[in-house]
Amino acid sequence: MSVTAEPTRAERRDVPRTVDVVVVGAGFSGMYLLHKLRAAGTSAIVFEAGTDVGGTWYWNRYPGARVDVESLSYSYSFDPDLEQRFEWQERYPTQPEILAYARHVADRFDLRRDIVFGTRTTAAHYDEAQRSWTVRTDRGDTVTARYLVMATGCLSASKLPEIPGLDAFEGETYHTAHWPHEGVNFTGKRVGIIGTGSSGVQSIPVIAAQADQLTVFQRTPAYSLPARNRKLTVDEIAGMKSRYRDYRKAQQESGFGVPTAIPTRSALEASEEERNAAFEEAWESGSLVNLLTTFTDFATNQEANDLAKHWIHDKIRSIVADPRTAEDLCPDYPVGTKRPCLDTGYYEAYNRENVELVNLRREPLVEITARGIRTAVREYEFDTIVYATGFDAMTGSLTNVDIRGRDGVSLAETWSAGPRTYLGIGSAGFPNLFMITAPGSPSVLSNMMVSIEQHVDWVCDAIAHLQEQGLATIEPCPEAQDAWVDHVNQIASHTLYPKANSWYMGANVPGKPRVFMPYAGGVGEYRKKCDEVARNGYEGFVLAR
Ligand code: NA7
Repeated sequence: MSVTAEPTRAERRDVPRTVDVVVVGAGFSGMYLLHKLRAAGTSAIVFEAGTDVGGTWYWNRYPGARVDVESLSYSYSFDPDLEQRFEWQERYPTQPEILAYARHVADRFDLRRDIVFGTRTTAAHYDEAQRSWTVRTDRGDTVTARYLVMATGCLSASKLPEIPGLDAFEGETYHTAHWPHEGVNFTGKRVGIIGTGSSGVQSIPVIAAQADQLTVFQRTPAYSLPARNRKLTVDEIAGMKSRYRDYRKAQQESGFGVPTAIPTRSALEASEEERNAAFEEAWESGSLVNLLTTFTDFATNQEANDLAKHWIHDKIRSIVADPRTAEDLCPDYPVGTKRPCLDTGYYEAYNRENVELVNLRREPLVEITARGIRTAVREYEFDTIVYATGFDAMTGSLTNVDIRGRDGVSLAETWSAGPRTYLGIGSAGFPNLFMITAPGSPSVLSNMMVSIEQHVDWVCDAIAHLQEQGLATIEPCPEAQDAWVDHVNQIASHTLYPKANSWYMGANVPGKPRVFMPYAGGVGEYRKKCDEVARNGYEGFVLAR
């Protein structure tokens, strides 16, 4: 089976031969880029594989899909009128609600007329003599542009489990990131699901409520917090709308792009009672950031983190009735070092008669068969298999396109030992290539909307600067890039992040180099650095005529 479901062919607009900027991807990054570039009088075209805007929220339509940042926070800040007009319904909006927001923005700014839908970018080659990029698509388009911006998202190159027999299964198969637009009816079905990251954790309770039987195949348990989702009240919405400007500023200066109380105490200094109260409060709040910021040393000190880990284990044991299942659901890596999940009834789902957990650490996956899934212990028979097996995160969506910089050097080859960027925005050897929320920037460790807007603003300012100054190219200096990569690694080395086999580390893709990819120094600090670089005449970049 193929990982990518072919979108229904969309109506396509004409594709120009030359533009100032080619943008790849019409998710929240590509949409805002288009809006900003247009406002600056820069011509741009966006290529999008899907048939509409939304990116991640266009593709990930699995049951129960929601964002894990609150709606009033996970939204654009660049247009105060948009903030005031759009009415969010839920604390943690569902995928349809977020997609409706993306569509609303596309309508509001008439974005679709410059987006070529149903069109996947296959290659982008830099022409040194012309100082331009030649971009090719799977629909036979060839466009040249001065600048190329990859707005392809961090979680868009989906992956399947690396086991034999994927095509052998005779029932239905689905990947959570390529869910059919018409939905899936699991009534009366025996369903197997592989994967217990966010997509698995969110979809399992919903599928369990519908299916005859659900068997969950878990390689690594997740830490999951109850989302305590609910409808937003009129007062809450009005309250936020009245203080949005201050709130946005606080987001930009925060660590995760979500303002929160700054911890002042070590978990090791607090009494057991105080600690338990703090963890309980975070658990009850339904906010991941509250959990991650309970104590100063949560992310850096194993002993401090262990206290949270054991507390959560006790919570899991208190919810899950079967002791063996409960033990299997208790993670052993430090809390927060893999992306934690927000759920609605996840642990409770294992108390249902029709749900069974298979611990792949005890009985590894062997193959997919005609009738189901075979582990080292037995064969399980299903009508439907759901792959909630995640993504080739952060780099996959970049290296899947044949990007070639100066002298025909490929980005995928250049990054074969791990991604190397300056600020997570550019990479040496690739003039006039910008990447939105790439490795080396806070990206997935933050509220993506905050990081997206910051990158788009920075990139559009850089392009405007080049145009105003009559400059032709911008490209990271190798020395500045090396220093930035060292800095990113150094920050990560002071944290517990490298201790888990996470997709932050590339550990979920066999053969992918193990490098901690995001910048863990926080959104606020990172922004200061980017601003300083721009203020100092794009220090660390070579700008040429
Ligand atoms: P994730 O978080 O990468 O989860 C994928 C899950 O699939 C995870 O439990 C993986 O186990 C499991 N997996 C992947 N490959 C295999 C194989 N070969 N065998 C068994 N199990 C496998 O992706 P999601 O879509 O859930 O969430 C992505 C992000 O979206 C999430 O973090 C939020 O930011 C939103 P592993 O942990 O690798 O052992």
